[in-house]
Amino acid sequence: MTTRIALLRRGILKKNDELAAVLRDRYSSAGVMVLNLVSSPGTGKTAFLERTLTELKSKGARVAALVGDLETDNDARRLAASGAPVRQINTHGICHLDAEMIDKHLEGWELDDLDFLFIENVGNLVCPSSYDLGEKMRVALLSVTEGEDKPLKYPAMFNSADAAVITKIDLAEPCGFDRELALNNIREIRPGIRIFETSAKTGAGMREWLNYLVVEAGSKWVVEEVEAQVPSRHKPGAEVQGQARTGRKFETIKEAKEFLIHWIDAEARRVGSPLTEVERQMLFVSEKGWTLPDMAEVQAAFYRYHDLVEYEEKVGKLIRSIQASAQAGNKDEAETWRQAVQVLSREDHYLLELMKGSGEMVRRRRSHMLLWLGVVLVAAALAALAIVMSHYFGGSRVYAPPPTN
Ligand SMILES: Nc1nc2c(ncn2[C@@H]2O[C@H](COP(=O)(O)OP(=O)(O)O)[C@@H](O)[C@H]2O)c(=O)[nH]1
Ligand SMILES: [Mg+2]
Repeated sequence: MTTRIALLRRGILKKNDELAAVLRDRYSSAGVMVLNLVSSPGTGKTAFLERTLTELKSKGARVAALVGDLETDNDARRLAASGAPVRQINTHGICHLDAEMIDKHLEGWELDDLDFLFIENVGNLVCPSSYDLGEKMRVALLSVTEGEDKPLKYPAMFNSADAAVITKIDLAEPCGFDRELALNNIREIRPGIRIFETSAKTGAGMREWLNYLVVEAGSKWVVEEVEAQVPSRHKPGAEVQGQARTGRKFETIKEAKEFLIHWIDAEARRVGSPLTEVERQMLFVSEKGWTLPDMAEVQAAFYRYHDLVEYEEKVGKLIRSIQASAQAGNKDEAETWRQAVQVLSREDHYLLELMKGSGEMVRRRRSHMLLWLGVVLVAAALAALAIVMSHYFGGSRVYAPPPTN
């Protein structure tokens, strides 16, 4: 690339980023979750979206889609069958969508009236990765028919994604798809990324994907929907994601830990501040005890995007809230919680630290910080005093030349 072309390209990208930032603000103030789907042609973006739009719509979500294509409007017609508003963007030879195209095609749409806006990008594994569309989430798709090495060959596409979807898993066996290799390759490029394995044909993996969207969106509609699926704590025989909260016996530490985390996760949704997937997985941290297999990746992803103090405060608050209402309400629930904690206490777990006085740790860390701040201030004051004293009382030290005869 000549210098001139490189400069022109940088200018175009800068202009795009500025408009994308404006769009991001618009999406955020309208409360619409925007997703940008990227992949090579034929991966199954349209098929995956058709199913996503239809299922979200059937739950009452307000969804819409913009779909990019070089020339045809075939995809828009397919997506419109879901009943959602859809607009086609023809790029006429350009290999990606950009923020200006999105801005132009949003004209006349009330973003306030939407919960989700999906953007199907032009099928290409290179160009779309450089163009921010102001989306909240970029989703990179890879089909089992494309070869497991694609993430390694097109790292920018997977590295810039927030989630990855493996499509057409109904074809995995006949294609000799090496699942472990594909997962490892994706994670090598983007450690800690959430990966979904789906089939638009059979519907496999779609529930997990939709639940993830629901939690990530965190909109009012979403919270109500999730709450409807999670029965109230005080109903007799209440369950959290299939786990009864009373009369449980915990045979293993894993069982107790999963139970407690399910409860905290459900409480987060109940109070309208759902945990992201990485926040939920962080609750599994343990140095020596039972934990998730890819904990190192989870922690790396967590530290990239989260603030530990804020996270511990959030979880501490949830634990306090659970303990307070279990104490005040159903005694059997309080007892089940206590037993799970007791079983977990056989090993060292981060979750136990979070529970110790729930929030005490955060306060302790704060007071350590204040102590250090105090030490630094006192040291600085003493240093300043020493300089002043030496200036007024010490005089300047003169290194006289050795006497000469
Ligand atoms: N067997 C199978 N075929 C699929 C699946 N998803 C998409 N396809 C097929 O793959 C081809 C490309 O799909 P399409 O959605 O147009 O891909 P796009 O170019 O990424 O939008 C079409 O023939 C689809 O019917 C799937 O989950 N299973
Ligand atoms: Mg398509």
